[in-house]
Amino acid sequence: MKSKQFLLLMIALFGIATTFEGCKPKGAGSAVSAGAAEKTYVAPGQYDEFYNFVSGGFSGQLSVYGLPSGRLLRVIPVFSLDPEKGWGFSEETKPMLETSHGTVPWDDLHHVQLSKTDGDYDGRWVFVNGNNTPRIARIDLTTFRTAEILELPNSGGNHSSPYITENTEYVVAGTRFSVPMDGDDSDTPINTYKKNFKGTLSFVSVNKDNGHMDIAFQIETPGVNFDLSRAGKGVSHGWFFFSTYNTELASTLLEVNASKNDKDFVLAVNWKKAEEYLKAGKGKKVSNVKYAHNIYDETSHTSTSTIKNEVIVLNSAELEGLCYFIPCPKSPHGVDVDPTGEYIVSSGKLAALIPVFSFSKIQKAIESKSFEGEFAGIPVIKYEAALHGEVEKPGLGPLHTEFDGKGNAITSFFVSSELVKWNIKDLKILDRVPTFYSVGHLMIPGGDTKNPDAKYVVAYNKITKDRFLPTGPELAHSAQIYDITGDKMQLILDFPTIGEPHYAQAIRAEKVKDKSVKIFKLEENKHPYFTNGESAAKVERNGNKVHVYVTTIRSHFTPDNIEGIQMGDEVYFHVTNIEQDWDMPHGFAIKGANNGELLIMPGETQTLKWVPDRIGIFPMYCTDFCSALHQEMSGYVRVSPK
Ligand code: CUK
Ligand code: CUA
Repeated sequence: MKSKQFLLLMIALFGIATTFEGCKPKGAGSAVSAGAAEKTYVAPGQYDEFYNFVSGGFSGQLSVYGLPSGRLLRVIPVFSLDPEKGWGFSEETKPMLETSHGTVPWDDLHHVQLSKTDGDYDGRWVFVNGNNTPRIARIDLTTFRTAEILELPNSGGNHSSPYITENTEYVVAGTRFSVPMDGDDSDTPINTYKKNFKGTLSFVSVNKDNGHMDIAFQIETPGVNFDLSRAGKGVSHGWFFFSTYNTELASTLLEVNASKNDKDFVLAVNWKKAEEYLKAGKGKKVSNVKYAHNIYDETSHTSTSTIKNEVIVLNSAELEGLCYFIPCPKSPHGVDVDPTGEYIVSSGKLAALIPVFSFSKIQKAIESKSFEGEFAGIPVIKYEAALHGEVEKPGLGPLHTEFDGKGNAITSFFVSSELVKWNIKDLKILDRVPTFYSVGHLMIPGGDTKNPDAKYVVAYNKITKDRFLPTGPELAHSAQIYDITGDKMQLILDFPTIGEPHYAQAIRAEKVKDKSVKIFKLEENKHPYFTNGESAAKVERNGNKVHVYVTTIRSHFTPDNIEGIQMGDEVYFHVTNIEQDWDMPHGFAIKGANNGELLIMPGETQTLKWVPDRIGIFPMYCTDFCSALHQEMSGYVRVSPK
């Protein structure tokens, strides 16, 4: 006990020491390889090799970078308001930010998953999690826009999410914080945690044609905290693995309570078995839940938010063969599955080793019932029976692992600030490089697929210190690209990121770029307030609601002088951009209005709602510099007394 606390203390101290050292890095410059410029230079007019989708943490956004240049290509608002794109300001996008308890225009976006077919990225969608509220979102890679957001019931935070199976059968989410199940309005005391607080694992099905998500089932578990997860693949397809902490089932996560146990667990879930149980009617229909399901439709250019009330729950303790715990050293964070699906790598943040489990040994252990007992009704497999081996003394604070497809793994170490490459079979360490500083997630393009594209590894660091020009008390988080084509990892570029990046993924540009929508065709526009050409523009009154049908084209609005609006009116400007030319959006804003702005893509209709609060003349104008006559693209709205 004493020695464990000593270890914790050492790790804490070491962590601080690293941070201090961050102020004057030794060898930071010399860590850069000689040919770095050549390897990352993408000449003007040339394209990057990869799209890199990087989570934006508490900014609620997803950013898209080109690799290897590190050029920022786009920021995609997901769980956020974004004036740049009118996201959350237009009437069409407002429903996307709805939840079962009102608008939540914010979230904490940690993980990114590209959709997969046969275990490889197919370039159709990106799924991301909202850690806070809890939600899962789907982004359409033909438009680079958020297409769907699904809230999760029975969940106290959605961290181990949105990991997906090898054919995108399911997007899976585990609860970060255990809580009483929804609909329990019994005013539960916190000190009844052990009895009343539960975790859930949500298996969300994905429609193969349109990507639409639906909660297929949830598995109720004991009140451990799920941290991260990965689907099995290849030999382990049909299984899902979750790292857990707080197996002490403590309601306060102080070290003495929640980091007391020498080992926490990895939970192995047989989801094919879950499907059988579901078919056999073993699920319990729960109808006292409430969750929002929001879908954006790119033909009507509108979104809808629907509240749902039902979910089917399977019980992990009652259904045999569904779940197994595997002991795992101290507070495991990541749990990653190698390209063959045979090896499952976890990592205790507070352990100085990396355990590697073997899927075939886990199966044998289950067959021969090599259990050391059970935990809350779930069998616990003997550690040694599931273990392939341990990587010894790899570094301090192991977090996440990605794979190069050549039999090697690279693991990030937060405390000792480094990436460590090791061989999966013999568990020998092959190479280590420093990161500047305190790396969180790391990413190899395709690093979680069956066929990694191991040219680069990117480190997403938590602390930046001296890497960039000072910008006040806070610096952009730093990402660092390393060339991993040789035996030694070589640092070739630093680039700043948006918000706090956690996980990221990268896909070959060819798999995405040619599918990109360049314009929305006017003849396909199904928006209820679509204006088909300037001659159809008009002002229509319906009680105190005024609908203004506006068109935009370089470089004017029709109509551009709008009268007849009175105090007390609710005005809807339905702006159709009748351009049919790529990269020709127009903006729309009204002087001094508190309703944000629109950005309307070619062929699209978007609506700005305005309730005037005073009489007078209000200039309106285009906010996006669209032509030599952009400054002239303006007009007036007159608001008269009632
Ligand atoms: S977590 Cu951030 S460094 Cu939320 Cu995936 Cu590990
Ligand atoms: Cu349209 Cu500026």
